[in-house]
Amino acid sequence: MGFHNFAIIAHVDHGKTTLVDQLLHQSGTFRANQQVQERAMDSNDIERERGITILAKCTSVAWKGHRLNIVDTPGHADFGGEVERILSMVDGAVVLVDAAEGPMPQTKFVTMKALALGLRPIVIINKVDRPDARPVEVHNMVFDLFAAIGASDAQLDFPTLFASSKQGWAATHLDDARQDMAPLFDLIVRHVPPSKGDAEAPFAMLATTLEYDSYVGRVLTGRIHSGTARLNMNVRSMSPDGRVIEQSRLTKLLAFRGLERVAIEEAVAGDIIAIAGLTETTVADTIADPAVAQPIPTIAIDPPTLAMTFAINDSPQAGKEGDKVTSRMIRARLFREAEGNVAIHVREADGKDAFDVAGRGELQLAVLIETMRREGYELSIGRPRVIFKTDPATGQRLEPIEEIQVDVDDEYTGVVIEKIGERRGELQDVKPSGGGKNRLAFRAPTRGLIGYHGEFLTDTRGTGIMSRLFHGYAPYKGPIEGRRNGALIANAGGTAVAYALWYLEERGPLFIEPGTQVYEGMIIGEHSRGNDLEVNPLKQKQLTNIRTTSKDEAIRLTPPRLMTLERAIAYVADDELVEVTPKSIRLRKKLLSPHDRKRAQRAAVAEAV
Ligand SMILES: Nc1nc2c(ncn2[C@@H]2O[C@H](COP(=O)(O)OP(=O)(O)OP(=O)(O)O)[C@@H](O)[C@H]2O)c(=O)[nH]1
Ligand SMILES: [Mg+2]
Repeated sequence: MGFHNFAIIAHVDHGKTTLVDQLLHQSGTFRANQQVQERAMDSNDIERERGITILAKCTSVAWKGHRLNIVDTPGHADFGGEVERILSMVDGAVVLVDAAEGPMPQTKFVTMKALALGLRPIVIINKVDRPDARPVEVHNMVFDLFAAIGASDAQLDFPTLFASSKQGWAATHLDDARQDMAPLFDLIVRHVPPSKGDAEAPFAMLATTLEYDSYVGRVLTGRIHSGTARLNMNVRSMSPDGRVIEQSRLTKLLAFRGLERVAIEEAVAGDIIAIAGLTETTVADTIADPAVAQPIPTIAIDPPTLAMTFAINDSPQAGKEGDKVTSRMIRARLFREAEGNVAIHVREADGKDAFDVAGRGELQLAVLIETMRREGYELSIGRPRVIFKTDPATGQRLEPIEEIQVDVDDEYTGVVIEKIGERRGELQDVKPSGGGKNRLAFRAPTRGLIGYHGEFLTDTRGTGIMSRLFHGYAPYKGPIEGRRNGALIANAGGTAVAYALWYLEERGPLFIEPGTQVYEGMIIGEHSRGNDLEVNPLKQKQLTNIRTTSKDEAIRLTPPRLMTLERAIAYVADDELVEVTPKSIRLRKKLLSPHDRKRAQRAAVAEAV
């Protein structure tokens, strides 16, 4: 029996995980009465809450005597580091494109990666059921995209299906009967070449993903490159440069079967399996029979472009809500993350008890922070900053540039062009995209876009869609003016009261509610002017009679602008921090005492002179 290994790739939300649901159901993988959640492959909590795939995952189904190994990949650009690596373990790719949205920046990115690896993708025009679907037009756009990014003749001759992964059908022609996924299953078997691998050669496999399992420890997933993996066999692992990492035994072999993993005794070249038994080996390492001397080549991953400093929480409220607070614990957790997640880099920062964590974008780093706070960590996080480089030839300073695509109603087009322009973005193209909308294309420095998304949503009344994609490094575009107002800073610690907040409301929008524990130096709101202002959120009404508290409660406050993690990260200035605990997100000044802040300011002014 052959293995047909393929990955499903697309822009975010185009329906990959929903398609996998259908492939699982329609291949008879589930028992008749089995309860299965929607988007079953999005199994971790944050994936389910956000409705996006964060980690690539494998599954496997049988179809007419063939085994199809399927890899569901994340579509969000921040998690693109996964996709490049995943594609090296498959022989086919299904490129999904939303029949209304058409090809989007991440469609282009993942398709380029697939084409570069020599894969011949299958194209699915998905969501044909959408009332605004324009499948024929989108099909032509996909063809143009393939041509524009240098597809070979064979790749350009891609087979296409029209589908609705939600309704559970795929069809060769738009007027074919819309029955089931059989046309897709059959096409995969015909079009995705069976995974080859020299069955006679000694066992070798490239580790492609890493997870930790509480029972078996490290679990490494990859495709068997050659030979046969047998339970309890001796193996040796090598890093990509050929250095031997460890000698060990395969204590567990796991095959993917639907949503489960089943223990197996052996697996042959071409199959995708998970193994346990190694303690040091990680992603991109080769695991092989000790007779194998050369590691399997692996692909280089694009470097991170954005970094944040993760430090211990040293606020007056530190250690009250989390149980993992020491720099030793934070250090161990971050280095463990970087090991399995190749798109994340970690190094000790200059300051004490702090680490620079670099990744692909704000969302990727926010997800890491969110995961850590759920595990009980407390952290303080600095403002995100881009990673600059120096041009080796000219000595010029380079910064990351992104391609931005915006779909927006006509009436908001002006404000978007203006705002991105202020951030030194250059408009490349404006096209009407139907229904009174325009599609705008920009190139803009990542630096200017940090924190812009919230403003974009406000400016477009929540109707705009923006997607961003790393384009490359280019010469520094010059200063971009920060345009945030000053902060309202608590001048003492204690419990905030409604009476005081009511007075502060006229200074600007508040971030806290009455009853919030505050400390000196904590940011409790935004000043309506440019400068920071120290305020007292604790001040009680003068007690002239006994029943003042009930009056106090009767004060009607404007609902505060409570900070989510992502909002907070996008909001903080260079001299501020986000305090993260399992229960709270607080904003604070780095220097809590007004005295220290004044001194730092004076020093900065002196230095500038
Ligand atoms: N109308 C319609 N909606 C669909 C279809 N397929 C998926 N959706 C919806 O589109 C949304 C995103 O679906 P997912 O399957 O999570 O998309 P994805 O490509 O896996 O998203 P990421 O993994 O985050 O990149 C969900 O709300 C789905 O219900 C379809 O064929 N038609
Ligand atoms: Mg998904």
